[in-house]
Order: sequence, then structure tokens, then C-alpha cells
Amino acid sequence: MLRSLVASGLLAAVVVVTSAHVGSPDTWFQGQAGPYPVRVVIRLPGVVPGLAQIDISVTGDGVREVTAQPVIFDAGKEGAPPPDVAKPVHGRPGSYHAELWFMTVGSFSVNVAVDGSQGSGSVVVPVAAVAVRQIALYPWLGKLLAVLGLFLFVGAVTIFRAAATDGVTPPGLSVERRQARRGLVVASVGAGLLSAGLWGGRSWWNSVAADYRSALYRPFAAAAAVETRDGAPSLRFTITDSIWTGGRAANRWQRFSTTPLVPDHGKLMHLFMIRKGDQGAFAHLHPVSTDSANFYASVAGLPAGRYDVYADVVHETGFPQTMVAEVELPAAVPGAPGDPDDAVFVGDPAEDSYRLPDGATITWVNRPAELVANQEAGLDFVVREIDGSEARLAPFLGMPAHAVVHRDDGSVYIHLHPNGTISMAAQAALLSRQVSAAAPVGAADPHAAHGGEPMFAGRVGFPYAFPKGGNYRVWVQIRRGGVILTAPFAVTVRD
Ligand SMILES: [Cu+2]
Repeated sequence: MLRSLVASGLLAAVVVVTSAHVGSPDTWFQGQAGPYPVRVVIRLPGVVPGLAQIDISVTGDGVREVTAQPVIFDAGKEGAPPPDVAKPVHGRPGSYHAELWFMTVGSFSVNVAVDGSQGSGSVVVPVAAVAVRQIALYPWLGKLLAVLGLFLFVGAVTIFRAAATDGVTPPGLSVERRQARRGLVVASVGAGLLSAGLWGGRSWWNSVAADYRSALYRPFAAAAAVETRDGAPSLRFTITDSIWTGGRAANRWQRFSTTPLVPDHGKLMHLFMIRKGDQGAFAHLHPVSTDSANFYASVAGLPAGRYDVYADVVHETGFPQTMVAEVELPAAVPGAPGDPDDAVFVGDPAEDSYRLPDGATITWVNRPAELVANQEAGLDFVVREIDGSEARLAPFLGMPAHAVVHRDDGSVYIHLHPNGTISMAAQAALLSRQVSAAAPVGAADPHAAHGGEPMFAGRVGFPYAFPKGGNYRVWVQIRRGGVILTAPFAVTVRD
């Protein structure tokens, strides 16, 4: 009984989900903290309460102090613990490290503040803390605890008996038969009470573990289908999850994700279709919603095949989700996407430089000779005109470029921006709880001081590290001449 008691003592695990993604838990962010460019990487604890590892690199001289503070959406800064001072990393100038406790499930931000001779500023990095799995007790530890428990149990019963026999017998005298019988009774009653207590403890713990399992995070259930709409094949993406359709939240993460969706880059949903197997067909679509559960998008331009479908949404609490589904496109769909922000791409990948249909090129600058999991991937690209000059980039959904990373088995998917893995809508939602209506802190205003001219430089970098080895595809998307162009790159990553 003790062994099964200990075996059921599963350790609770909370893995933080940082942005909308599949299988890519770490947060990568780059932005401006006042006068200082910063890069922030948040690696997650895996258990709650748990300690997150925060790596911060600050560019520029005269930095006096760097701090990091976890702020939960529903408590705001008032309810946050004081900021932790990040420690400089020995031998790596400009690098700082902090460890932050995540004490509960929820939609958080990590506020990184920099103070220096050039001035001060802060950035807000969205981080959603949810539990996605349970870590079992190490078997050897379970066995050890069972043996110790048994030892304690026998020890206690022995003490009960001794207390009722030797304990009441004057020194030097032997224990009388009547006393010995009473000792046995006391020991049996004691053993019975102890067993009842252990049984109670076991059922209490099992209910805690059951509660925990029922509160494990899982993306909302969803379904995708191809339907004829206005005479043309359309993708219908439906959020089928009873939590969403019924709106009943049973635990903390559900409370954060039963709030309405908010637009991210002006779109309620960013949906990606990737053909399974060869990854030779790709679509970035922005379905329109007919109600809170149903979303439709044209699939014009896509060839036949079976597709993985990833739908990124953000709730008004800043809680991001990626819903996953699959769909079969029985036949190629002629035509081009309806929404000018939608894009479909069919074709084979390049190694490090891809020629766009208009003759320009997107080149992966300084592509690492070997890509290793969990090491900076160096996803830096330059767009060059036909004459080799560096291009200027028009805003595409408020950004100079977007990228999508996908592992060929579908176990990793993430939508990247030049500011990292975070969602701007999540950042804005968390900021809205922290600062006055004045301009948000650290959130880049993509439209500032550009007045509609092509406004971004032709060099874009996506701070990121591949979470595990394998064969990946990276699609980089930019807007040129009002058209969205896509460049695919094939990537092999070593563990
Ligand atoms: Cu999008």
C-alpha cells in the first residue's frame, strides 16, 4: 500500500507556453528598452512553483542595472513581486542572467528594465504559464520512499507496543502477560489508525493529482474542412472545444482563454496550412469569422494534398493559443487568395539564397555551417534588388517580415517576427494592465515616422533557436510592390 501511495505521489509540472506555437517552448524577444537594444531569452522551469532562466543581452555602454520582474495579467504591477536584479555574466560583457519564480498558472509578462548613463527603459515580454504534462516520480525515489515509509510505519507500531508494555513496567521487572496482550492491542489499534491516516492521505493526494491532470493545458480542440462558399472551395476552421463553445472555465488557464479574441497585427486569426510530407505547399491566411467559433478563408492557389493547419489566436488576457487540425484538399484550387494580406506559396526550398518572382533575392546571411538545437540559429536575412542593392521593405502586417518554422513531422511549428516569438497583441494586452493610456513602453510603433514610404531596411533577423534536431522548413515572407512574396529555406538541425 505504501509503495502505491508513493508511486501515486506524482510531481506536478508546469511548462510555460510563451507564445503561440507547437513544440517550441522558449521565448525569444528583441526590442528597445529606452536607449538600449535588448535581447531576452526565457527558458522555462517545467514545474510550478518553478524557476525560469532569463538571459538578457544589452547593447551599449554605461549600463548600471538590469532587472527582471514577473507580472501576471490579472494582478498587474501592484500585485507583482519586486523586480530581481539580473547578474552580469562573467566573461560575456553586456550579458545578464536572472532567475524568476513562476508561482501560479496564468498570462504573465516578464518586465525587463535597463538603467544606464544613456538613460533608462523597459520592455514587456509576454509569457503564459500553463501545465502541459506531469512528471512522474523517479522509480528509484519511489522505491526508496516506500522502504523508508515502511520503516517508519513499523517503527511507529513498535513504539506504540513498547509504550504500552515496557513503558509502564518498572525497571528490572519483566512485562506481565496481561500487559503484553494490552501492548498488542495498542499496537494493532495504532497500526489501524496509521493505515487509515495513510489511506486518507493517499486519496487526498490522488484527488490533488486528478485535479492537476484535469487542469493540464491543451490547445482548444478544433476542426478544419473544405467547403464550397460563394461557389469556391474555402477552408472552414471551427473551434469545437466545449470550453470555448460552452464558455465554462473550470480552472485558471481556462479562465484566461475563455475571454474574447483580440486582433494580432489587425487579424483575429493567423492561419497556416502546410502540406504534409514534402512541405511543398504553404499558405498564410487570415480567416474571417462568422461567429466566435467559425472562421473561413479562401484556399485559392493551393494544390491537392493533406495539410497540417495551425491557427494562432490571442485572448484579451494576452493568453496566446495555437490550435491544430488537419485537412484534405481533394483537388488543386485555381486562382489567388482573396485577402491582400493572405499568401500562398508552392515550390521547393533554397539552401541560403532564394530568387523571388520579381528578380530580387532573399539571402540567409552568415548561415551557420551547422545548426544545433537550442543554440542561436542566426536567422538573419537580407533582401537585395536585381542590381544587388539592399532593398527597402514595405510593412507587412506592421512588420518588415514574418517567418514560419516547421519541422517535417509537424511536431514543431512557430510563427516568428523580427522582435522574436512573442505576439504583439499579447504584449499590448499585458501592457494595457500596467501603464496609463499613454504610449506603451517598449512596444515598437511600426508606423512611427515613416509616413507610408517603404520604411524598413532590407535586413531582417529573427531571434530564435530550434528546439530539437530534425529537418525543418523556414518560410520568410515580405511585401514588395503590394504583393506578399515567400522564400522557403530547407534546414537540418543537429541535436
Ligand atoms: Cu498572419
